[in-house]
Amino acid sequence: MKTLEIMRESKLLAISVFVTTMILASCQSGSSQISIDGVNAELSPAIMGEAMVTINIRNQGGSDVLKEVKTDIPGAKASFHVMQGERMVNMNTIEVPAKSNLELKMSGSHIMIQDMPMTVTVGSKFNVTLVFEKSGVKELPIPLQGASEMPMGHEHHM
Ligand SMILES: [Cu+2]
Repeated sequence: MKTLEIMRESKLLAISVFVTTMILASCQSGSSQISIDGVNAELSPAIMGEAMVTINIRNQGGSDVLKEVKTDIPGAKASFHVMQGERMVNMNTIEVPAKSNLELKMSGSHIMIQDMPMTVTVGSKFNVTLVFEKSGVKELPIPLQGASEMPMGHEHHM
């Protein structure tokens, strides 16, 4: 008797948890929650065929996960990087907290494009595709900028 009642209660609880989760999930999904601006791509001053993409992710809704990044540059691969001290290491995903403003930039997590062909230079335009777990796919057209390096060796007066 007792076990049956407990089972029934836990079943009810499970159903109500399930329903609540469904309601929450439907509230939190929808592409309108996430908007992206401040898109910029800079050619690496140090490594050939490398560019860093920086963006701002504005999330008005519930938490999400950036789970994949792709680029349409032939032969190139895009990945998530994070700074660990002086080094950049690969990351599989990036957490996007609820109601947050997440900046992907040089000093923190960012998007790295590697193995770009020589034909891709400053002024080239390409697409980066972001895949969010809940908010779906976002396509970003990006013009490639030159590296913001210090001007040097151009002003020799002998
Ligand atoms: Cu990097």
